[in-house]
Amino acid sequence: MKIISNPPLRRWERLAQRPALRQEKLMRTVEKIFSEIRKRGDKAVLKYSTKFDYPSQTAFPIEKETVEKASEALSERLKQAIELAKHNIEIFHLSQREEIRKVETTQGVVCWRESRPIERVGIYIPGGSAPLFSTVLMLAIPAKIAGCSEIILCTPPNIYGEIHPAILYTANLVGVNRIFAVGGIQAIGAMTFGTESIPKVDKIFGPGNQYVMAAKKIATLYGTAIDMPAGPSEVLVVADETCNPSFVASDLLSQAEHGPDSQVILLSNNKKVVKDIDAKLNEQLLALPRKEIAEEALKNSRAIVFDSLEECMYFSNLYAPEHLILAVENPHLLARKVVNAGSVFLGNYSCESAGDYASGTNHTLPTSGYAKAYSGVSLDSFIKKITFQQLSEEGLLQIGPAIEVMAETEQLYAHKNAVTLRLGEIMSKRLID
Ligand code: HSO
Ligand code: ZN
Repeated sequence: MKIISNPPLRRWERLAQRPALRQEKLMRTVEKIFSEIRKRGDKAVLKYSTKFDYPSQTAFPIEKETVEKASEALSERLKQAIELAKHNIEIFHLSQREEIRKVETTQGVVCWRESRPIERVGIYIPGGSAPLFSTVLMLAIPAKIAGCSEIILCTPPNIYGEIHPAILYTANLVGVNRIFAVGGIQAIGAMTFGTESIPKVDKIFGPGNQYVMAAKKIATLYGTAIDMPAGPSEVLVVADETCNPSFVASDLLSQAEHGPDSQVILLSNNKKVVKDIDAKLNEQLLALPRKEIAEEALKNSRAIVFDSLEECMYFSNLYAPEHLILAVENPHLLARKVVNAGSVFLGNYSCESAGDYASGTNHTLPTSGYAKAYSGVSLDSFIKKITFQQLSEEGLLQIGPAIEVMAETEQLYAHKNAVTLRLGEIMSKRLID
């Protein structure tokens, strides 16, 4: 890893930048495929799916029997692990439900919010070398708790038309309604417009390559919401002399193995610690099956030595990492200084893998600095919070005159009238009584 010592403040902004992505060409490709899907539905989706994924494909829906059979391909050990993760993710997301709180803002004026589920949601799960069935848990469990009535899942088939059994098994276990063997831009396009066999959804969730990401962005232009704008996965570790260098090295590599464009950052107030971690990292790297991918990612990565842990936190907030690991003596003290981060892991035993799979928190998190303004996926991502209000006669008498003068100033006389007419009716009723 490249090691940088005490960079001057003017360099910090540059050091906190992610590698730039060129988007224009991607966007044009997406627009072209989207317009075909809009006009020709399944036929267009099939054209791209047979071209990029499964050459003999004729249909997208995965039969119920195929889904049920997937269970046979998985070990008991894996099924029990999925059960444990499911349990913890359910407990954490159930705790995010909110009580309805009615507030009387002025006497006779009562306001409150109620949650209603987003009706139709689409989950995208990438195919390729790492079948991310854990992401099925992270997205379908909160969707179920929220009460979404239709949860569909799209994932690309391999060249034989197959989908990894762990994805099918998990989707079935957590109550996904329908699974479609379709991936890439064509999957996002199908869920945006709806086709003869794939339903249109209200919101699309899930990770993907840069084509999928670009397609999700374009989907929003056609009125389909997305979980968040996302880029390659990343981790930032702040480590002091109390860290375990092997542990930290494994955390950095666990993010680096995701993809060649992943980024990992190590910050410390101690140069020897950084050197020890780097040595462990090079050692562990050799034994990884995804060594080449991790090596590529490490080229985008760096270790920076600062004078103090305060400076490390200042830089971390500037970078706004998706995952932040605080491998320091007093992680709670440092945690108070966190302003921008997707998810924070405190102390030597809180590895990112815990949050990736089984502790209960969601692993769909804001990347590329979006943690400055976005939260990760939670129960809230699957609901709308609708405001309600009820005014009594007394309530309108109280705030009506204020509304009248405000509406008059904005020159919106129908608004004013809506109040004046009611106030008139209330007053005349009271005179008669
Ligand atoms: N670190 C990824 C999630 C993941 N890791 C899935 C393993 N499987 C993004 O938070
Ligand atoms: Zn991960």
